Amino acid sequence: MGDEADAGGRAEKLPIQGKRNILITSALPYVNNVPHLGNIIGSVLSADVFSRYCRLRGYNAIYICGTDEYGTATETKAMEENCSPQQICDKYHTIHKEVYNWFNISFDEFGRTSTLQQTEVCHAIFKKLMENNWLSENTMQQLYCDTCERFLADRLVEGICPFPDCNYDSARGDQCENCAKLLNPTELKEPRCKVCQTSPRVRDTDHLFLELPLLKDKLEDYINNMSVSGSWSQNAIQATYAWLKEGLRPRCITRDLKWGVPVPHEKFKDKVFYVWFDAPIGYVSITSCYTPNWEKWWKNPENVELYQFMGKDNVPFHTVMFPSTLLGTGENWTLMKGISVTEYLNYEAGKFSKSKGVGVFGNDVKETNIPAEVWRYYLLTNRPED
Ligand code: B3M
Ligand code: ZN
Repeated sequence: MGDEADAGGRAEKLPIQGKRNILITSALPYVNNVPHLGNIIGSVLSADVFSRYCRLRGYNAIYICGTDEYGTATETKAMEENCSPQQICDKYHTIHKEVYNWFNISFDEFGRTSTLQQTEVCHAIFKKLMENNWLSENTMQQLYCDTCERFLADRLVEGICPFPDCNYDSARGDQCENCAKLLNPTELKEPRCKVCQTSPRVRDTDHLFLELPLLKDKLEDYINNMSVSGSWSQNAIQATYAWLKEGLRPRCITRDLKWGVPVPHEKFKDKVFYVWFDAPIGYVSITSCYTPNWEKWWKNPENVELYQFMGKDNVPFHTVMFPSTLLGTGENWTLMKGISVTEYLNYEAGKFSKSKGVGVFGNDVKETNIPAEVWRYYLLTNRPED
């Protein structure tokens, strides 16, 4: 783990000319819950095995991860536990760190997104996007709950999935868990507030949008080339092209919340960035906590290969949204080359679910007295792949 290692005086690894330099990330777990076995195999453990393999092969590899701390999920959890979002993050960040430590996950840095570094990197990227005119302003109709007296974040609205071939009855406002398509909450049929079950009403609010349609050519070039040279898996390719086929729409990158990266823009100064805008930037800011020379990893596509591990529902954010954000800066970023995607791990007959409390969680595993090696082996041989 980063900070202990630094205290021990270990020098940070930087890309070396003439070597294979491999930057490895696993999806940043949301901080608001204890990780379960599905999360562990879904990203951190798979990336750990790949990192160990790379190091054994003599490649120059670093493995970066950390907790994803901003957004509604944290605000809601703080409400439930009667404390501040910061307290929730501190508490659960420690829990995550302990669980992964127990599993012997060999991170070079395990950080978090609620840092000053995160704000700095987000602001720098945002300013470039502004300068390059890839952002637009628009008034959005957003669901407002009169009972809770607030705009409902996407994840706090549930309803029927609007895609006729799906029709799942508990689709979340940001994404349908059943068909994995991304949604806008106002598209849900029969929406309801997740906190109080009231049906919310539509209200106007101004936001900033990333103009994906204008970035289309750059993005498609990237996807067409990298999916071949990086040998993307079928499930990654499918999820990506499904998104492109539906047509790229401008995506809203701001939210009416308090717990997030503040938007450095006079008109939007009371808003924060959407958590899916800032979360992937977390990979960069956590690397900047690992080394002040982070740009040698992240702005060095000629010498660095980026490999990213994640669960299936995270794919479009990594193949479409994050590359668009980076391409939009006009800077020379290291874009994802390899992607490893896991399906959902099933628990007995059904799905693991943090929110429903179904499954085996990181802290239960410790108490079984079965060694970590056995759990690692079991999970890896049962890794849910397509
Ligand atoms: N926190 C979703 C998840 O934990 C999200 C991943 C962010 S990756 C930058 O599945
Ligand atoms: Zn409500």
